[in-house]
Amino acid sequence: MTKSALQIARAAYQPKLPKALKGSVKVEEGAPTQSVADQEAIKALFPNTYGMPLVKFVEGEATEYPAINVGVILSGGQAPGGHNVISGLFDGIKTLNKDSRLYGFILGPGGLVDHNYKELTADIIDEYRNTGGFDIIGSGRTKLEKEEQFEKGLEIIKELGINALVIIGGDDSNTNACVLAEYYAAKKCGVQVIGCPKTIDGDLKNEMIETSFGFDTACKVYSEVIGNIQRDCNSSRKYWHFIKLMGRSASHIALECALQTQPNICIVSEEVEANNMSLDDVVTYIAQAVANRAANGNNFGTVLIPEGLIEFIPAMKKLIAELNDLLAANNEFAMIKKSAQREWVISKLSEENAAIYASLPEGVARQLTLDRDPHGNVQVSLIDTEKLLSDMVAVKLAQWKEEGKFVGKFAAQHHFFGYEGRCAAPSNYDADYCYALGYTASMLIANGKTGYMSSVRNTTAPAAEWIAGGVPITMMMNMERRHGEMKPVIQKALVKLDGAPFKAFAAKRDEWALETAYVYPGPIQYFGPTEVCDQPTKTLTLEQAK
Ligand code: FBP
Repeated sequence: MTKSALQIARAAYQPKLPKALKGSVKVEEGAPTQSVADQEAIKALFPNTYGMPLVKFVEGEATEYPAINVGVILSGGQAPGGHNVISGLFDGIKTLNKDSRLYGFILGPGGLVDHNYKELTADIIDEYRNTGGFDIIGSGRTKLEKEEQFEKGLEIIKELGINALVIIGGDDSNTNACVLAEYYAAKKCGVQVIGCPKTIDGDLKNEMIETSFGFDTACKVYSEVIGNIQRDCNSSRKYWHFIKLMGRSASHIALECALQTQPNICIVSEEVEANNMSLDDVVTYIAQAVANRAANGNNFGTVLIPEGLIEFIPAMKKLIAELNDLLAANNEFAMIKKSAQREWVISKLSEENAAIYASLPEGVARQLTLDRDPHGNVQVSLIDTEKLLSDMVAVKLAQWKEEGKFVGKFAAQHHFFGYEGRCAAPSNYDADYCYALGYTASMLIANGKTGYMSSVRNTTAPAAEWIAGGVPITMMMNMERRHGEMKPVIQKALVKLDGAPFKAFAAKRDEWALETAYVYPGPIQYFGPTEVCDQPTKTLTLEQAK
């Protein structure tokens, strides 16, 4: 396989570890924990894995550990650094005992159920250290939730003598990891399950999980390209660029990119919801900024749009919730002729939602009824919000032109950044963070833990000072409606409007809207001065600032 010069040089990078993990470790246990909400319901569903203490690793005496066999699964969307979680896990279990073995299940949780696996040996691991992607074993979105799946998994687990599974995934996959941990604990199968916080979306975070891995690298890649677009539009001065950014429901990616690049406009879905804004309000807000810049002779600009925006416009949210229940209860929807689907939906919806649905452009209406992902989420990445908004802004500006309220020109370009950043070579931050998460997972296994998520904190400090440990997954759970039923799930972390990152943005956005205050971050640097190579995200820096 031909490798790029960067790949060859980067293979030699040795990720940093917290000081406590560098030698022998011992566990320090904290007080029992509680779920973030719905304590009684969660406790009843997880009698064996509820209430466990927080765990922290500190330097300890040399201990002998038996060899262990571990299975690893990559679940859901790709995120930079996944290979380093696996290499950290591999190095961890080999340090514990050189005869330990690691098995990778192929193409996500489905690999466990279908008994599709490969042993990950040192030569394979070495090929993937510090690289982006999940291609070492592939990823998938199969939802592990049924008893038959757990039992099928158990067959291969027993056959391979696996003591523990590590599931690297987002909030939904870690919820399933916890359900699996509970099932195996209840059955006393002797199989531990550990989760690792992955997702570029940045929405799997809380007091104990500072950030999900991949967010850092993905945001840096998008910010590089946004910066390039801003330089382009400041050079030709003739386009407004509507840039949609991945991130599912939460606007963390859009907000972080705004902090890095200082665009003219960044919409934050959580604010749209809090202010009960309608689609027309959002369009008017953008159109006004366009008109204001035009009045100064600036017929160009950038607008960042989080991909989940549509779901946060309160009226649209109600519509989507009713659509979710409607589609979940009517499997025959897929059989209806495409040309008749819109009318069918309108006939089944409540009057209020039917009116909104009927007012949407054909394409967007259809996108809202496309298949949900296996976790019941609308696939927001398939909705062309950037086009919807720019079309509506154009209509409004044309109207304002007639009324003499708009004096400029408006031409739009559209972009959607998501897949471009998910498999980038991990930044130093993600390379180190992921390696530490994987290594920590091995220590949780060695110490008999199950139903825990690997946690590495204090990551804005130098890596030696990072704090490694584990958080009971039940601690992060609450009950939410999914597929028309109440289910235990890890609470999604949305952008907090009283949080430091949003406040920093809100303090500057009016200035950025009118002036051309663009910042051009440039590409991620892997070699060079620390202030260029090792900066964490602005979000994390602001959140952790004491
Ligand atoms: P995860 O939550 O699984 O990490 O997915 C992240 C993500 O990139 C979202 O931002 C995006 O909406 C979705 O995956 C796209 O999914 P797919 O890869 O299936 O197209």
